[in-house]
Amino acid sequence: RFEYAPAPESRAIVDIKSSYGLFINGVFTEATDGKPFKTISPASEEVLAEISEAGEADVDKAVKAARKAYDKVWGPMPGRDRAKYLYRIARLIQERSRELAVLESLDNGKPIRESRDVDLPLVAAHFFYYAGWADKLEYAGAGVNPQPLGVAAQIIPWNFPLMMLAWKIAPALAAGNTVVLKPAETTPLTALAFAEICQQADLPPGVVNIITGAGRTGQALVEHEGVDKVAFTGSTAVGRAIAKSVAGTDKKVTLELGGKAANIVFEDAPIDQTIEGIVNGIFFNQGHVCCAGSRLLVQESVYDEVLARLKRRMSSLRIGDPLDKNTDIGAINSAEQLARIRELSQIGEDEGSERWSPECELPTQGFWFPPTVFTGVSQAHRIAREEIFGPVLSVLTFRTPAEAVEKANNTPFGLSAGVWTDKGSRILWMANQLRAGVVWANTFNRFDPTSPFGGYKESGYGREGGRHGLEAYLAH
Ligand code: TXE
Repeated sequence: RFEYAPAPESRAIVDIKSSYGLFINGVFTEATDGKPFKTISPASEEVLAEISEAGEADVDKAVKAARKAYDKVWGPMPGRDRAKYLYRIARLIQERSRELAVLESLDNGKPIRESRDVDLPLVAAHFFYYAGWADKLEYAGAGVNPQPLGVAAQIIPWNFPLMMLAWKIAPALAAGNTVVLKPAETTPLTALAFAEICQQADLPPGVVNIITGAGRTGQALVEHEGVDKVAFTGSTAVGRAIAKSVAGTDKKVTLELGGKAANIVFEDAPIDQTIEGIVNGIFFNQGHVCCAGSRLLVQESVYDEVLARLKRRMSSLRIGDPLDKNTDIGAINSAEQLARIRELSQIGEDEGSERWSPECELPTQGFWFPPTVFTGVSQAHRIAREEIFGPVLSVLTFRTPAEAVEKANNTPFGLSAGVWTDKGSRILWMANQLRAGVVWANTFNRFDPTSPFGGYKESGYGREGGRHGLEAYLAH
């Protein structure tokens, strides 16, 4: 039986202040016109800290600080010197990674095993990778150097708070831009810890500004006329609103929005590896993953075997305390997200699909949802079309590779896809047919700072990661 008891030795290594100001021009300052709000642990509903809300005047202050730092310090600085700061930040992240992992799991609800072994190493790797680019964008004495864009407004979601921050800040700084970043309202703590790291690294004031708040703050930031570039990761609805609000201005935009990825299993797939891949594809990070393999397409001939083994594996997943290193599935990030998952799951049942979850007793405190699989799903069903963003898998079947491609591409999104097969030629053929920014073969949810990530269709535009990720912050 589950009882919420955070492992004391883990909790003890983080020092959470009772309240936080905004990080503007290198210092924490009080908000001038916003109303403070609370950030809670979604596993226990315990209040972790009081967070400042940045109003329009604060947004203005942050953008002006970023502009000044860009004009006077960061823009003119040689790339090799910018690189030194980025390497320093990367090393500080590594040094503080245990503490940052605990903070992330507390504020977000994700299992410590994931924040410790996946999020934090990737965050540091991202800064190391882009530090390496900073001095390689200039050609001494020859040709025209690519120029930074200026001040970047960056808005990130709550599913990978520190990783999304790294994806946004590292390439922007390497390319010579300065930034104002707004973390999501439910997960501000690691971004604020990152602000302390900027201080520790002696980063010049104003190069990174972190302002907290919800949609209103984000909107004021996007609309500020001192902003040259907007980078957003979040819902398709807000992404559309941002694209509209910057239309007709000179602001550059990149959007990374939702997904409904097909994870496609052929009859010749290596079965053990495939089951692990399906589980990782949809239950990693409670399914709060834009590229989650939320539509499982199984070849009819192996459907019964795959389903039976998948259910057996799901029965052994441990759901509970995010700070327990044996936990596989943590808490749902917020009451709102839990309501969304519940609503779409109910719609799945009402549409006639069969719902299954292993027997598990969920805690009464906090926000929880069991690992769930829907079978008998048709392509027209809402659970096959809409992003649920939770631990909920919809299963469909196919007979031929062509049918698999047709079903996989039958979605308004186009972020990622997975293919499981023993045939190399089929992988290459499928990768060319699938309208998805990332196609994984015999693996899923694998990330690397050197690889570009981004979508087609309603999943947005622009790429993050790799050389492509730098392009999004350069003018030519
Ligand atoms: O997203 P929002 P929410 C999807 C997922 C989820 C749904 C809703 O399906 O269930 O979106 O999540 C800021 N101008 N994804 O409501 O609102 C907000 O403060 C500027 C997929 O949390 O888009 C936060 O910092 N900014 C996704 C960020 O936008 C605004 C990850 C994202 O929040 C704003 C998250 C506005 N008008 C959700 N309104 C992915 N692609 O990974 C809000 N924000």
